[in-house]
Amino acid sequence: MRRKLAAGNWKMNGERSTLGMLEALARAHSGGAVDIMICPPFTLIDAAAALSDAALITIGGQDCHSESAGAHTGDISADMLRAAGAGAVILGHSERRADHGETSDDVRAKARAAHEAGLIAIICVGESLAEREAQNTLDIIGGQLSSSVPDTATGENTVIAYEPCWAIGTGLTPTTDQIGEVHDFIRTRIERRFGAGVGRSVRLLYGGSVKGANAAEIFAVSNVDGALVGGASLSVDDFSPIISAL
Ligand code: G2H
Repeated sequence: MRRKLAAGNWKMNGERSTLGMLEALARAHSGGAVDIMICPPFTLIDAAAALSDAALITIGGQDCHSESAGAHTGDISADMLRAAGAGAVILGHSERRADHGETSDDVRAKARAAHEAGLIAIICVGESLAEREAQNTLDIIGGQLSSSVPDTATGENTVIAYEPCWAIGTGLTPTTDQIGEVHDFIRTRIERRFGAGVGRSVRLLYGGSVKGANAAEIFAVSNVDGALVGGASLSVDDFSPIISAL
């Protein structure tokens, strides 16, 4: 049985005062019925980890380097994230792929490093609007999955997030049929590559303009095990209803 997961991706937002919401979230969802994760900017990770009860809220990074140390100005290693108190890291988000030219090979190397450091890798895949309109969605997702997910993946250390690029921060969301088609496809691909045990235990998140108003219908789709939430994860008022919808 896969545990539901609500993961907040703060992107380049949030300050120390925003961390106050961790305690409020923990109070509101203290039953531990679902897993909650918050991925703040690097500068807030140690403070977030100190504030949050790790059993209730996992703290994650938004990227890491594929090597554990060295001459890589501006980068952070998976080991450093772990040492700062993180338990997870988002990898291959489309904003990193677009803004920093990250390839699926880069993402696979980073995910392997995350696994070696003991972090959960949340590996993002998704098609552009042009790719969807050309009816290439499943080819694109299949290619990203084979190249971005390392052989070290297990149900415990890997989460796949499907985020159609055209739905990110735009207010647009795919239909539930479109989400279901891609999530079923991802599940089949992962089962075929890793076997039924791992394939059935890897959690699949949907991401892209998830909010309280659309969460329940998205979570009712087959093979949707939760959400990767951007803008709506920055306040308790917006994030809590999404968690409650799981
Ligand atoms: C997609 C998502 C979080 P938002 O990037 O990863 O952001 O919910 O703001 O569309």
